[in-house]
Amino acid sequence: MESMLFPCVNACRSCFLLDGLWKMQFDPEGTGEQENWQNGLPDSFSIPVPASFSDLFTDARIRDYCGDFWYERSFYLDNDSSRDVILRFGSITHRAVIYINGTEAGRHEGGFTPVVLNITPLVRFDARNRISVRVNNKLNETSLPCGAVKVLPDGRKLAAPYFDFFNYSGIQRSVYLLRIPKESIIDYDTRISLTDDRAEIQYSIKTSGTHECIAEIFDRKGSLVAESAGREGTLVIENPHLWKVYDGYLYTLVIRIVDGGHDIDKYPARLGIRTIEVRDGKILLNNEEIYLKGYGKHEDFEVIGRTFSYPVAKRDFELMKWSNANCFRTSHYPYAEEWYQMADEEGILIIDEVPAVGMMRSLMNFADAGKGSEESYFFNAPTVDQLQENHKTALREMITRDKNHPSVIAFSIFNEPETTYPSALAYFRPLFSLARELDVQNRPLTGALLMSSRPDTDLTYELCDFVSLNRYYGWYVAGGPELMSAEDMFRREMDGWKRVLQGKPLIFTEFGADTSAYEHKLPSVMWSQEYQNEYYEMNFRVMDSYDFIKGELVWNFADFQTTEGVMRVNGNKKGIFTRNRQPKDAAFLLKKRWENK
Ligand code: CKU
Repeated sequence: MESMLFPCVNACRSCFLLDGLWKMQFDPEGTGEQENWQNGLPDSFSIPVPASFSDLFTDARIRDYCGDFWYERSFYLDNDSSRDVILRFGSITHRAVIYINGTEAGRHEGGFTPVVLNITPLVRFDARNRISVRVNNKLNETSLPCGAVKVLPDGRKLAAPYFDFFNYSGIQRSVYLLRIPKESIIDYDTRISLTDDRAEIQYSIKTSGTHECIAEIFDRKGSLVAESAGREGTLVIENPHLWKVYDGYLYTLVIRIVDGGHDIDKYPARLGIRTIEVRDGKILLNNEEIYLKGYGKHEDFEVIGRTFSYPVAKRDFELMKWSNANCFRTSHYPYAEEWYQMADEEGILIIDEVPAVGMMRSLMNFADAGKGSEESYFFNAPTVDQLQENHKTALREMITRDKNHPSVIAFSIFNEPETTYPSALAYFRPLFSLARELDVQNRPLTGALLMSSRPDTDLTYELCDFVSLNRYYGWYVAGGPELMSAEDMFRREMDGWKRVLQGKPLIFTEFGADTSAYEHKLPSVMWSQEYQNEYYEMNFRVMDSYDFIKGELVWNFADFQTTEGVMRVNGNKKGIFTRNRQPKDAAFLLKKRWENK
């Protein structure tokens, strides 16, 4: 794996954004390679990068296109051949083969983590170079997320997701060209321990060479507050300014490879001083108990689909703070890196989730799962090995990419797989072990459990440091006039969890009700804004009766796009905010509740 460090510019490193208009062409027959498209697209149109392509066009066949498609652009490279040339895509969804000047430079499976290639041997210096990318957005039962391809009678292919969000795809995050020294910093880890007035930061640095390393910490004013020589060591800060909710104080950790007085490489990393752990049934941030309040989100917005957009992300952080939220889950995939950088600055907590969603085969997966149906997914040996391999890769890439963000307080290893058969435990155990091995900070691990994964049926909750539940009492189960029985059923389940968990904390990673921003009704009916409020009031009544519940992330922050179907009205409407980020009535209810929670 090439270094995942985010690009930066200084005396040793430079980077150039390759965002802008690229060429694009669909390849429905998958014959592009035979026809030599890697040496130039024969009949392209122009397309913005980064972007999800689907909602830019007026033709439904383009929006729903499923298969291979190509991107191309050229770039000029100067004559400095002393440094390596790295090409870095924030992500390519869901898989890609990358060519430089017609030759394959690498390939990548998985649509939500960076694709980083050292292209030095393939480039021409002091000349123009061509990048060609063959992307594929099909889903199958070994891809993360899971799904299938449906073939229509006329031969056209459609994505059939086993999950409840639109299968946006393409080059959806920024593309950088990096110039880095031949001997360079590849990765680093930090592990923080706090005593009364002191922070000790154990660090380790991985480089591609053998020269000496130095680590220094600067405060926000730029004063040096700690330094240490060596690839491993301990940095000490007296009276540290801790990283806290809404107070995202960041130090700068400067890592250097040195040769005498000269820097071979230098990387400035942001460092938040905080600890996170689960102890005695509590989630502790800096040794103080914290109750998680906030949202499950999506990367989703009008026109741009899943493209990262600074303005939309900024608006989202403002709305989260306005509603007194302190946390969100990156349901159901790792988000663009800029989200985590912004959360570090804003002091917002993140539960970081791998794209393990749709691991069940029930009809209309998400809806049936919401009602509690189940069907084993993990018994089909030939494909399950490949699925687990892809799951491990996705986990390794997510943790490597995100482990140094103070905002990331937990990793979520799955969303609503089928977990009631022993095969599920056998499948997940090695994934939890791998995550524990990879995360030097030892963050809590969890996974979101579906309705059929109950205290008496679930076989995986013991792997989790805190248990996460997605529950829809009063929506998929006993909705509308049956809300009171939903409450009884909910309480019965919680009594069960109380018995089996024996003090292990539990949070809700989803609960919600579809609500039209235009419907009002007295007395309430399902889909009206009044009902969304009543639904939440009932759910909160139950949650407040159990002290092992340590957090509530509602579903969803905003309305979002899904595949078409009778269950969805131009998307999922469980948002607290509309898709264009204006409040529904429930937003005011949450704001008030979370002010004092
Ligand atoms: C949400 C069992 C429910 C699955 N959960 C997953 C999420 O992706 C869906 O959007 C339910 C829903 O609104 O149905």
